[in-house]
Order: sequence, then structure tokens, then C-alpha cells
Amino acid sequence: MKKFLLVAVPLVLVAAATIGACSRRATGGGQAQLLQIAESRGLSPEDAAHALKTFVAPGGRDEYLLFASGGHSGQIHVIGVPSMRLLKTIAVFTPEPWQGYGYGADWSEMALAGEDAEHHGPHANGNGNGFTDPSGIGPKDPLRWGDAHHPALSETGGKYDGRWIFINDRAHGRIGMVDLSDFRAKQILQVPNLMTSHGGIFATPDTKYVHISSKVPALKAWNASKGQTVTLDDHLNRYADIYRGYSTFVAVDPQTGRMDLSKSFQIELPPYTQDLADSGKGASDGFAFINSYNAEMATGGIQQGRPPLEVGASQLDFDYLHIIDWKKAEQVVADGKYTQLNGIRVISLETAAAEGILHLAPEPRSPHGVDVAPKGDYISVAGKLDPHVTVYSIDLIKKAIAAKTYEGKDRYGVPILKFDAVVAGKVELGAGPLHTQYDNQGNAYTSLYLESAVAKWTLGEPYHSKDDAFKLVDKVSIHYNIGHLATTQGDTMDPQGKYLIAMNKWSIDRHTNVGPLHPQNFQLIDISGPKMELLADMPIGFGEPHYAQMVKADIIKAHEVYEPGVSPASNTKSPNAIASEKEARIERRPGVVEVWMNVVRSHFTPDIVTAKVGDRIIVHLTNTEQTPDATHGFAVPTKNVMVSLDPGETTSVEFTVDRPGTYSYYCTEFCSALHLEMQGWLIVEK
Ligand code: RUQ
Ligand code: CUA
Repeated sequence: MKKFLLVAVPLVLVAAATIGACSRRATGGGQAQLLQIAESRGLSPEDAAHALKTFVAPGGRDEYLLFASGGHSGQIHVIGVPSMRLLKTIAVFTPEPWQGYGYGADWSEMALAGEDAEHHGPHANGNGNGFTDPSGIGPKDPLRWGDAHHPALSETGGKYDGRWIFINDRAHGRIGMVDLSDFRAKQILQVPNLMTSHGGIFATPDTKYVHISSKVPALKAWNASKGQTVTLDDHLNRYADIYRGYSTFVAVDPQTGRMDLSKSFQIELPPYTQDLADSGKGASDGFAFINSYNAEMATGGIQQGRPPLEVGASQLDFDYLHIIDWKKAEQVVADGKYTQLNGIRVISLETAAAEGILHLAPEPRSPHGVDVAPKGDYISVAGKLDPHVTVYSIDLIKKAIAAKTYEGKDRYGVPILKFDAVVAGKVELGAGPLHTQYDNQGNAYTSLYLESAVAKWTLGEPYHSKDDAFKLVDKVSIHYNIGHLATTQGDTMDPQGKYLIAMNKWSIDRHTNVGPLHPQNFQLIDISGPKMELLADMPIGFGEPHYAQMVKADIIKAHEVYEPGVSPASNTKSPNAIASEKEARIERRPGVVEVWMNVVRSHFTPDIVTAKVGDRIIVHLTNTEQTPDATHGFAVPTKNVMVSLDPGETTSVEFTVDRPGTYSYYCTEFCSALHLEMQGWLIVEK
């Protein structure tokens, strides 16, 4: 405490300066009280200042929202910044009973199963659980998990517009679409010809497309090989011929945000293991950039006497940055130079090379992130194994393409641009650079995985003079092993500076022991001054987060309640909506009991439903309330039926009961003082 007393004066200054605006609270007495609180809690002046910088008073709002991937939990987490409070988990690839997502053969279970829930009622195909997958590569049962990696908020003019967020499933070539008008996932799309995915996903500057590319290359024309046996020998020796990567531009409906394969196209790529990707914008609008890390095309095969993949893939000094001119690709597709393959138009590798759609540029071996600067002028490639970030210039790339400044072609005939002709600069940052984000002052921030640090460095002209360009200017230590990082709108044309979130993979020594599986850890860093300053830890009790995006909270305009009778599946009025309990009814036909049920505080109407064993029981539920947050649940014991009905919502569920008995359906949300009474009887007779 002695130490504390010595620094008590600076604390007063810090506290007074930080809350100077609220002088009514920071009177002389108030300051003494602040001191006393800080002292009694063992906080240093810095701690106290950090607390004041992040504290949001009860009932207050955060300035920013962070949308973080939930890794192999399959979900998206919404976190307030700077308070670092978890506001919501949005179910995407994994069922989530609280939100009734994925239970009851309703629209959400269909979305989860990759079905078109918008245009069909439940069980429209006679089997609500059927997996309709145009590529035919998906599993026959609906998946119950996904590995959510890279969220992409929709954009207009290169800036977040708050309408939708897309996210890829690393394990499969799937994209989930979440509508931010109600924060619910509406569509899960299996992209054809991809087995796995990584690159992107990003939205093009006006969200005409979301991009997703393969990670592990897939068997070429996956389905064509159906019925053929791929032998170990094929895999090891014919890999270069029979495997391919794919870059996919998935068309997005400008009204609904739904992805439409019929307007989408794919570009076949060499099997170099494409990694992260980013969208061109501004100066580089119309281009996309994808990293790769296995130009060697190593396959592993340790027991076959081959080097492990990570060794085999690190032999050459260079891998290839893929530069894709997608506007040209669009034109080539319009000209009919494509093959229809498993429900999508595919531009072959030969055509992509011949038409100038695909160029390669050498990049120092096995890089990780590729991140386009706010004006689209610079493209930063982080070294991973190399302590440098290599910065490419779109001007130089365009010139080199025009002048055909090649250093050769790869075995597939794809031109390789001369390294020196396209690189604007290199900056040495430290061990293990992975990902880069930007601020509004022409600075870049790169995560250093091995060093557990964030490096701040300068871009070139026009932000910084030639002498000051590509210089390391600051570094802050984090704990430990940072993967991605997110700055405020730091991957858009409207970066804000202010905050940076480090998404750390490890958290040894940071939190109370909760068993060998530690929470993962977000760290909030203030980047508003010349020195970065670590403000707060946020342990997160869910799957490994990968990328996140941070958006000004007021850009998101979700509605408070649904218009009466709206189905979340379509965002339009459900044909099965009812206006009040007067319209509630039960209709019967052979083998079917169909119920239109009204749901309000604190009863269901009807509250008694009878059926016979084996009947299909279809219940159309309408929450006819319009009071914000007046959510009710509908749960049927012994069945996987658990839906959440937000105010105004209409949702339909369907199930059968195969044993006679009485089943008491009930409301799962404590909605009123008489919530416990909110139940009904399902009586099932032989
Ligand atoms: S990756 S930790 Cu899946 Cu985004 Cu770099
Ligand atoms: Cu409705 Cu509890």
C-alpha cells in the first residue's frame, strides 16, 4: 500500500482527467473516494484509468459491436466494446435451444440442414431433415457442427452497412448468412466443389458477392470422380493433376441477403492450398487476393517415407499470392466460357490463365494473412515463418500485368509476376506475423503469433513520406499467442482507429483455474495514442474465435419486435399467422393434426390438443404480443421441439409422438408472474 500512496497523486490526476466531464461526480470528496476504492481493491493508477476507459455504466451502451467467430462452437458472438460484455450468441452452424434454433423441424432446422426454408413450409420435401446439397458432397444427415472462421459484414461502398453478416465453415465449404434485422441465421449454403474452406470470406465492396475459397484442395470436379476410386498412389503421385482449389464468388440478393448459386461462379485454381483472402476496394476494386502455402504440392505420407506435410510444404522459398480479376471473370462467364459443374458455373484453370483472370506473385514462403489497406492501394502479406510483412502495391501489380512483367509461368500456365516489380516495401516486425488491420492514420497493426505481441507500423505514401514508410513504430505485448486481431472497422474504407482487440489462443496465468481447458482470451487495446495500451482481458467461454469485425453500434438497426405474424424464415407475414386467440383452431385429417396456436402472457390457445399415436402434429405458433422482449418458448418434453417465439413471430413446428400419454407443453421463458402456469396438454391416445 505504501507504493500506492506514492502514486496516489497521479491517480487523482488520471481520474480527474478521465472523468473531468462529469465534474458533479468528481468533486474533491469524490476524488478521495475514488482513491480509497482503488486502494482497497489493490488497483494501480493505470488499472484505475483502464477501468474508467472501459467501464460502461449500468444501462449504458457500448460504442462498438464486435462480431466474433465462435470457431468450432459454430456460432457468432456479439460483444460490446469497450465494455467487453457478451451481448448475444447467434446460432449459425450448431443448434441452440435457447433460440429454438435447430429444433422442431421448423425453418431453423431446415436452414441448419441447408434447405430452402424461405420458400417451403416445414417438411415441404416430405422430409424436413433431408439434406439437399447441389454438389452432392455433403453428408446425408444434417450437420450438427461447423467451424466458424471468418465473419464478413455486408458492405455498401466499401463500408459496413449493418444488413447481414456471412461466415464460413472451415470444416466444410459452407457459408452461413445472418440477417442483422433480427440477428438470426437464415441460410446455410453448401458451396459446390469445395470440401473445406478458408479464404475470405469477404464481401465485395457492394456485397454483390461474398467470396469463399477452398482450403485443402478438393478432388478435381469432385462429383465427376464419384464412383471412381482414388487410390493412395493417386493421392501421392497424381496430386498435382487431380486436385484443385476453387475461388467462389457467391451472388448475394440485394434485397434479402440470400445467396444464389445460379448467379454465382467459381474459378478453378492450382492445388497450392489457398489460405486467407481479402477483397480489393478503392484502388483495387474488382480484384481479390488469396494467399497460398503449399506451392510444393506436398501431400504428407509419413509412413510412406514422405516428409510430414508441414515440412514438405516449407521447402521452396516462395509461395504464390493469387491475384484474381473478378470483374474480368464476370465478363468471361457472361461470354459463356464456363462449365456448369454441380450447380455452379466454373471457369477452368486454363481459361483463367488465358483470359488474364488469374495472376500469381511470389510471396515469401508459407505466409498467412493477406489484408488490403483502407484505400485499396496496399496489400499486406504476413510472413508467418518470416518475420516480415511484405507490402504489395496495386499500382505496381496493374502495371506489371499490363506490361507482362513475368518471371515465368507455373506448370498450369498461370503467369507469375516479377516479385520486385510488384512489391512496394517490406517491414520486419518480429516472430510469426499473421494478420493485419488498419487505422485512419495510415498505420497498420499486425499480430505476431510467436512473439505474442501486436506491432504497429506505417504504410507508404500518401500516408507517410518515403522516409517514414514501412517502419515499425510501436509494439505491445499480449498474453498469449495472438491469432487474428480486429480494429474498429479496420478492414473497411472507413477505419476508425480507437480500439484493437487481440484474439488470443492461450490464456495461461490470466484467469482463475477452471480446469485444463482454459478460456480463450480477448484483450482490448487502446490505439488512440502514439503508444498502444492494453486495457482489459475478456475470457470467453466458447470455441476458439478466429476473425472478428468491429462496427459502430449505431450502424446496426435491428428491429425490436416483428410485425404481427412475420416468419423469421422469410421476413414476411406467414400464411399461418393468426391475429388473436379467436383465430386459434385445430384441424384434423387422417393421420394429421394441425394446430394454429396463439401464444400470449400467460397461456397457449388451444391449451389442450389431442392426437393419436403416430399422427403428424403440425403446430403453427404465433406470439401475438407487440411488447419488446415479450418472448415465449414452446417446448414439448421427450421431443426435440423447442422454439423461441419473439414478439410478433410466427413459426411452425412438426413432430410425431409414438407413445401414448400426456405431454405437458410449456413456455420456457419466464415471461410474467404467471409464467409457470403457461402450459398446455398434449394428450396422445392409442
Ligand atoms: S486463420 S489465426 Cu482460420 Cu483466420 Cu489466422
Ligand atoms: Cu410465456 Cu413463460
